[in-house]
Amino acid sequence: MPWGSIEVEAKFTAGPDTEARLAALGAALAGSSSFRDLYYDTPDLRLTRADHWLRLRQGAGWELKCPPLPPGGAALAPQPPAGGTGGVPEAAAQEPPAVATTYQELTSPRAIVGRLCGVLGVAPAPAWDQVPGAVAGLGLQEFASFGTRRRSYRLGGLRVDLDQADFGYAVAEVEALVAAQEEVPAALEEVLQLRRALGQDGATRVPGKMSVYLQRHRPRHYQALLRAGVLAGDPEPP
Ligand code: V4E
Repeated sequence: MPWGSIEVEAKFTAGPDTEARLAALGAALAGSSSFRDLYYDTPDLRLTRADHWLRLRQGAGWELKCPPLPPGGAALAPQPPAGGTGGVPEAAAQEPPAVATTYQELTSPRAIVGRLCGVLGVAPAPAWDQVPGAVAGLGLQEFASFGTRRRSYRLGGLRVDLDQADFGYAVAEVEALVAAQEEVPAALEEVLQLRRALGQDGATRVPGKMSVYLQRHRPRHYQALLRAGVLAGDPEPP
């Protein structure tokens, strides 16, 4: 998969019985980890307003989460907002935001820099063969930094992450990784089925760490993403 895998994921709120439910369903603890994420954008927020999330995950490296390209894949021009659904802009205009998201996760420096340049409408420079060079050349600045403690479970092809962020927010997610857009609908069904089995009702959207971080620590950035239709403005779960 030269352009990275597609992640289909749905957040939920874990309760005191979530790990027991996972065990009862046959899930296996895959591991625990701690990491820090540093997120980057232009000073005028052109990446995140286009639903592109560039981060340095310490210990893992550079990653870009962005809406999957349509089949054919060459459209790297600036994109309309994704309505918080990870690349389903036309649906977002009429329907409530979905509880699940679909993003491509790019990890190869070439793919990351190519996509960043496409969104920002600039030609890549030769010195940008590694992400830090492009970050400097494009004038990207850190806008968020937080740590996460994570416990991960595996159940069949699904993964469940139970996250505790260091700014005092806990959130969980069910995730499937697929290789192609055609595999997304079936993965989505599996993800939502497990989310229900873990006790989360089908309609409740649960905000991710970034949404809550921005709301608390970067309110102007948060408001800009609400206006752009990239974040949905969900209240934090009780
Ligand atoms: C905010 C955001 C993105 C960056 C953070 O991605 P997220 O999956 O929330 O973080 P994390 O640490 O769980 O990443 P993982 O380890 O699973 O790769 S990517 C997309 N968004 C926007 C977004 C949205 N609009 N709605 C929801 C529910 N989540 C994220």
